[in-house]
Amino acid sequence: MTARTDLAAHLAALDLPQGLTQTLTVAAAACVDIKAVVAGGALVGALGASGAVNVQDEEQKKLDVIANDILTDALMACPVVAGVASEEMDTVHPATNPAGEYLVLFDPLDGSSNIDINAPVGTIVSVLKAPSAAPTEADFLQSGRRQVAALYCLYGGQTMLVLTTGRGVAGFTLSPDGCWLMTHEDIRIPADTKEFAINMSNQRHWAESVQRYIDGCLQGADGPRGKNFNMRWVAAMVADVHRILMRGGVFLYPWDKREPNKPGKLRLMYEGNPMSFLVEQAGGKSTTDGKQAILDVTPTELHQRVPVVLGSANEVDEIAAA
Ligand code: FBP
Repeated sequence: MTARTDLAAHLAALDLPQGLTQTLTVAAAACVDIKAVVAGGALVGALGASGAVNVQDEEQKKLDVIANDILTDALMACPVVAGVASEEMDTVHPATNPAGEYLVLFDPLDGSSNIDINAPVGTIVSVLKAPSAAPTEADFLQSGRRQVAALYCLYGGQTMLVLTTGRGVAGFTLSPDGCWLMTHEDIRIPADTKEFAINMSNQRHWAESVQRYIDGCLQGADGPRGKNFNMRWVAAMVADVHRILMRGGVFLYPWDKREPNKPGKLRLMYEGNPMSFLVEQAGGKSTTDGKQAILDVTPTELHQRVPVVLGSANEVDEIAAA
């Protein structure tokens, strides 16, 4: 069997700044620790509610809190990290590392509603340069284009880490002895697709253009698109985006009429931006509405929400034109 490149060798070959390599190595190791808790489930007391709510008034699961603690502790102890922010923490946490150079934002456990049913969940991480070693919240509010790295970890049938540092997208599978081995060297999203992902139960609340687009897909070969579509919805963005990176498709979590002043459900800084960086680097498009790139959205607050329409480039264009 040919030897596979591991994550350390891949990062070394990219010739990244040493601090960025260190930050990504620490984040990847924290994902291995989170995977152990996910895999232990009820045996390690990881299922169920924590009894608390987060800053967005969502019920926190025990695993949300455990995963958040694992990532926070690991990154804050990393000398080149200047601060962290997370879906599960009200405000940013500046580190007291005099050599801090990077800011790390994360959704420690994406797809919380899947935890207790043993369905896929993930971790999403975004890395920015820190303007100073003593960052304020304003320092974290950089547009997605300024990310220097993004990754997600999918805790599924296999545990996979998918990474970009702005030079394509590579995927690594966790080996039984705990090494990240490259299994997907240059991930590309096909431009065309016959698969969409959306929470159909919200259909009546969508904007007219989204209704039109999905209606066209549902009419299949008999409708305006002239081809049959398939639908998938894992209810964990990491798993839905991973499928798109593996075989194409589109994912929509659009604005809807229920709370017209709320831009969407997903969060810009630690969901929309890192996933958009990965999708664009794999040749796909990631937008708020089929047109406006998420990476160009100017952030105004840490837990800002954003509508998301991403995936196969030609299909995202179809959504824009609907
Ligand atoms: P959490 O980060 O709270 O888990 O929420 C995000 C998310 O789970 C996405 O991963 C997923 O795409 C979406 O919510 C599922 O939403 P819905 O409950 O409407 O299916």
